[in-house]
Amino acid sequence: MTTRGHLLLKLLFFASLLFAGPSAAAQTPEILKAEPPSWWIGSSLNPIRVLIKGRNLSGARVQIVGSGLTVVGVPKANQSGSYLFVDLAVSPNARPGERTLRISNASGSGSTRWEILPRLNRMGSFQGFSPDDVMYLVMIDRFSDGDQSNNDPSQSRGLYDRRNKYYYHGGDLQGVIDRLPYLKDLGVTAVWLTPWYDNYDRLNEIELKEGKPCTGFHGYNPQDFYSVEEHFGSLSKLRELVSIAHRMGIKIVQDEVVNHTGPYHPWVDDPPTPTWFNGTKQKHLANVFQTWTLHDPRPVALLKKETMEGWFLDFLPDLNQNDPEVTRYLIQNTLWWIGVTGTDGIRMDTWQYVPNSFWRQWTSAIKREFPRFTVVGEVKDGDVVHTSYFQGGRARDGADSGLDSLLDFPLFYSIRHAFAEEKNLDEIPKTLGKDYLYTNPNILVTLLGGHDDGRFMSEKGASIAGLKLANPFVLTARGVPQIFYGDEIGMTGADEPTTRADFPGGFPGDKRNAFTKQGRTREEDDAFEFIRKMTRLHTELKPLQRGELINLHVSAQQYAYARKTATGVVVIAINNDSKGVTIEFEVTTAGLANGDRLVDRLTSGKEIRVENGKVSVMLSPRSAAVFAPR
Ligand SMILES: [Ca+2]
Ligand SMILES: [Ca+2]
Ligand SMILES: [Ca+2]
Repeated sequence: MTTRGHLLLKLLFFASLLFAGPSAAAQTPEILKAEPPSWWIGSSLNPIRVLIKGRNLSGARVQIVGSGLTVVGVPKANQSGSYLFVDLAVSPNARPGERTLRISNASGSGSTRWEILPRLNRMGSFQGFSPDDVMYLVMIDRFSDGDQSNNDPSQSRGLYDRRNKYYYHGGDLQGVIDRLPYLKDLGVTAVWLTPWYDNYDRLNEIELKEGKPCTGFHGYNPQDFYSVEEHFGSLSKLRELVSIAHRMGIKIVQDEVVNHTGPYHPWVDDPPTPTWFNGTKQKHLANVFQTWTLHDPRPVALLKKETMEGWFLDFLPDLNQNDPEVTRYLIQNTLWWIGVTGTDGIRMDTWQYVPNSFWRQWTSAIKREFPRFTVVGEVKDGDVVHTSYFQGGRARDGADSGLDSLLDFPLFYSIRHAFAEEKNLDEIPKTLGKDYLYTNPNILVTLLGGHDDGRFMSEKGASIAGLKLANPFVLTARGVPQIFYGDEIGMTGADEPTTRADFPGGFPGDKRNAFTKQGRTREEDDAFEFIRKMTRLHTELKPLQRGELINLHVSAQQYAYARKTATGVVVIAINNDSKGVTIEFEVTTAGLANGDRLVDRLTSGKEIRVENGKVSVMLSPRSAAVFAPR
């Protein structure tokens, strides 16, 4: 900059002081929000960094009214005085309850409540999911409307319209509570709920769907990371849901996003630090989705930067996890949700677009506070080489992410090809043959459907017969099986908006209720009963959970494998051909001996016997059998 430029800036600066200076400095602090609003005694994280949002916070002092809570160090405000970072230490001997934070400057003070929570009751909470579970993905807005009073809330009027597939449809947390007995009956032991963060209260006029504004009904566009979406319920309703689910033996998995905020988050126009986002609304990179560059040892720097820091779809503000304040905020936010709700796991959105150096700190903080807790990351890719790169257990890009599990999309595509499109079945063992690339393939979350893809039953060539092969496979193979809501009754929907259709019977005025036997069509009930039988087998037969997977027979359209533990074995045989077939294969590697007898627990009830170290299995066209010892 030239000297003249400097002079001009100085003049402008003094002019601004003259106009706004003394009076602005003398204005009383106003407090709008404190994040987090509470913390518990005995946390592994202490002090807590509280981000206060308000006005006139520059140079303000913070005092605590009440005991057991102290301010550590000097609070730090952003330039516009709209945010203040304050470190608060919770005494191990504090009495739980509300305290007052008084924030003052020369002209006066403002205050806000802040709550010290009791030590966490860890019994039955923070359990982590495992291959013992059967997970079920619920899109909150589209599953069940249990409270019609929140369908058109005053905070965000006009976003509810069941005829518009991009608007809110009324599903909520009470609806999930109401359907827990249905899920229990189906054999579900863990429910993954799409994000419950407060999403924007207005129409999204930046992202047009079919040329028209849409809403954040899906939950992935937060405007507030510390509140529950008002269409879904409240924090107390959420805590009620988790506690009822836990009493019924069902875990809850929270869906989180830390890569970006929604387009209308207040930070976009007023960030707490200058580097809060990668770029600004006016000037940022667009995401080019060149994810292969992330593991390329010779990446083109710009491509990699555009992928890691570019704004999703050019409008989702990309959080800068290299800013230590952002890192601190996101870590505390995650711990807070787990601590105050009691959840058991996290499904993390857009995993690959966030640096491993951040993930290492984030996962370590979780495990320090909640050692059994587990996280599954979304890496939407069909390539095992690519996907496995993101699993923790080894350093990648300079840091071990610590990530437990991934959604198994490579296997998802193979499942679709084989069982929906009736292509060769051996694509599945070929995909599983790449398991050596994962640090732990047994904890991957396996699926035949999800909320970002068209449904299984809408694939070209799909049939209930195929669905009745894909489910037994997912529920007997290695990994943590996940069912997408409605797939158990063969719901259809060919693309992202239609895959998120309302569960029939979950909404006022629905003509039938597919949550009940009477409300299902014969075909739906047939699929439901079959899948229920399969989930029950998964829960009953322990080798289907923890057993080693041993391949026994592979041909173009037949696949047989065992799941073997120290104490038991189950043999699974699948025929994907439209013709019946008899296959014979060795079973000694599965620990079976001559004379051992096994019976098909899934369909035929037929018995097979081991002779000469082999079994002979007759399979009807497109059928599966699950053989367990008599
Ligand atoms: Ca509702
Ligand atoms: Ca909202
Ligand atoms: Ca990013």
